[in-house]
Amino acid sequence: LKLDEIKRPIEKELDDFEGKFKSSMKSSVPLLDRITHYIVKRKGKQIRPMFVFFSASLCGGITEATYRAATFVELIHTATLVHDDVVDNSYERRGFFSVNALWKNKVAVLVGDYLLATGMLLALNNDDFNLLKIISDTMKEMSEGELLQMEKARRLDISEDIYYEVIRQKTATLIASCCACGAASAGADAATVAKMRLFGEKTGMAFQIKDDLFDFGTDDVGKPLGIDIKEKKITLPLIYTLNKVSTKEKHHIINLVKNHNEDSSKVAEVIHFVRNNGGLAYAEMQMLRFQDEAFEILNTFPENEARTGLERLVRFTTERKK
Ligand code: 2DE
Ligand code: MG
Ligand code: MG
Ligand code: MG
Ligand code: MG
Repeated sequence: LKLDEIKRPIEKELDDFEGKFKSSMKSSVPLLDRITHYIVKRKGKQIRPMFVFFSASLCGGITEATYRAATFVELIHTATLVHDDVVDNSYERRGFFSVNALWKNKVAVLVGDYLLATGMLLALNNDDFNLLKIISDTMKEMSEGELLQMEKARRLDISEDIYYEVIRQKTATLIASCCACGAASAGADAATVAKMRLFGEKTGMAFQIKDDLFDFGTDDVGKPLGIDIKEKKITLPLIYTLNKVSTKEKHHIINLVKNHNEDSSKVAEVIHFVRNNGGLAYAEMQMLRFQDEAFEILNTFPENEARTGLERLVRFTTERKK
């Protein structure tokens, strides 16, 4: 399942969107302009704008407001990634140096702030308060999710339920908003917008579980391995494993996570332990459960090109190699 093929029905729209996205970031400050150029050149997969456009298309049709929603969403997504790499001390993004790696944390923080404010103005200048509300709620939840993750991770005994709450807030909410504001931009009624939001949330849960699986080296993803473990970020494969092994083994692994001192062989030992105890298989199973729930919601819509597009996008999310 190739992303280019999935994109085909909305190719023209995505092209127009890209132009709008680029010009939305223009600044007269040379440093800022250099950095936004750097970001655009190493652009991601544009999964979120795709959710916006397909959702609009499914719920009445793409409008001018859909482009605004897609641009706002991508600005916020970019801002959160720039900030996320600061928070996570991560020096790679999409196979290249992260903004904080090249320009330092203080610059990255300010670039993120700039992108965020740019998005808010885009909605405000068009009196699109509905969009502004959807995205503001999301930004608030994402910040809460990140802080919840930090607080819980410190104790290293996080439960599966707390893990789901963290990923719902830090990741699923944004994809949920993409689907909600896509539907809203097409003039959908409140019940349909809510249904699309839930569809996006289920998909987002699957998306983050997949992302967390990458940290255990399931594929070559252009991101360093074991960074979550190094950051003492406990994700589903490890949570499941810690809960099923003996107390002695559990303490040994927790000790490795706590005191690895950047020693790669210790991090590798944790990764192997999780693999050998079915941690990856379990996380994959849960990911597919969320995928099924997403499909179930999608199937309440009549079959058409947009629904197929979303279906394939969900499948891409769980089958992607990076
Ligand atoms: C990705 O998690 C989650 C990103 C959410 C970041 C949210 C922040 C607060 P990962 P990867 C920083 C909100 C910020 C705003 C509103 C500007 O697992 O593996 O760290 O891709 O993602 O680094
Ligand atoms: Mg990160
Ligand atoms: Mg993070
Ligand atoms: Mg990611
Ligand atoms: Mg990750």
